[in-house]
Amino acid sequence: MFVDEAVIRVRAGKGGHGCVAFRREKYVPRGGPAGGDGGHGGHVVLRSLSRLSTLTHFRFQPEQKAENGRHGEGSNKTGRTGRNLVLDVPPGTLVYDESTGELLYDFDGPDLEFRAAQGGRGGRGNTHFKSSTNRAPRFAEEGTEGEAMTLRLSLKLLADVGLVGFPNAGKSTLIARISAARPRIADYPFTTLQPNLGVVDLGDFDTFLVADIPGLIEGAHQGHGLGDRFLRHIERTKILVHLVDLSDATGRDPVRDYEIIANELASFSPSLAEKPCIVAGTKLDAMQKPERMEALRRHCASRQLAFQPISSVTGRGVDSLLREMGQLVREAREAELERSRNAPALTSWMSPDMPRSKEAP
Ligand SMILES: Nc1nc2c(ncn2[C@@H]2O[C@H](COP(=O)(O)OP(=O)(O)OP(=O)(O)O)[C@@H](O)[C@H]2O)c(=O)[nH]1
Ligand SMILES: [Mg+2]
Repeated sequence: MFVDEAVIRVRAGKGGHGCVAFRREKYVPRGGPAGGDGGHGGHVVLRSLSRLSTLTHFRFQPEQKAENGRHGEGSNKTGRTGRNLVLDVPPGTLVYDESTGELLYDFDGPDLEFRAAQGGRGGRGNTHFKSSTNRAPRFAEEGTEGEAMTLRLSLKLLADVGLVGFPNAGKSTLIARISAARPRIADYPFTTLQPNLGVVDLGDFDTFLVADIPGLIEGAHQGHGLGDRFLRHIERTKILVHLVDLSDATGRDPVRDYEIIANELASFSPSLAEKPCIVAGTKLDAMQKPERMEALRRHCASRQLAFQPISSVTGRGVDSLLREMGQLVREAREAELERSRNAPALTSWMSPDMPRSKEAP
């Protein structure tokens, strides 16, 4: 089961209490205070791991608690610090404070950490309270409570390329062909009920991540079919590949199919409609009427969209499609880098024509 929303309660560990104790040794009368400090409570830490792609593992564990710090002991022994509780989330997870709705953290990559709840402080033992006027203090501090809060985790998968199209258009077959992903493939609509991720390796350390999402139909933005609930998982992709079935088996017109899905994307969010997009005509091997393909090719040309006919069964056209995908992903990455280089350089005290320190070389 694919879960992309989870509400969890996290509680950091309590700090251990400080200890009241006195040194007791032979030949050392009134040895003075010797109460150790309490250990600090463990934190609750969230961490993004690239091998995860769902929040399913939180479904049956809505309560998460880090270990308490141990109390201090005599002979100035400090209590052990509570172990941190580390919760793994998939990259793309957004963390909200459930009570205020505030966005606390965006895991916009793998191997990031966010401290969601701070452990309580250990109390100081009575050794700390010794003074010239009170050489035998009979008190120590208590440890403080760990932070507790309710978090809402919301996943928006992070992939470079999103595959969209009608159910049965051949999205899962394509991702299975170009990556190690092995999604279910079958000759009926809505085979895919949850997003699949696959890594495409173009060699020379040039890789990108592709997301295959459930098929869309007309009216998806009004909840038809599986609706648009999976579209958010391609909101953060750099480019889209729009698959249109060219075979005659659909009984539909490819140009109309393209327009219907393009409309659904635009109704969901303008940002989706503006993403660089490649139109892939699928099932080339099963196409009987080339006019259907030519009509779609002309339609794309008039909209300045790249068009690539493919067959995921014979492999025809797939390499060209991959090169095109790789090229657009690289361009999008470079544009992103350029934006991040330029964005922070201009601060309020600078005028726009002052030289900027972070100018691109
Ligand atoms: N002949 C031929 N059949 C294909 C090709 N690509 C996919 N198919 C077939 O089309 C059917 C649907 O393929 P899927 O990959 O499951 O389609 P999908 O777009 O993922 O469908 P949903 O998950 O329902 O949205 C399967 O029976 C595939 O074997 C192709 O290039 N040629
Ligand atoms: Mg599928």
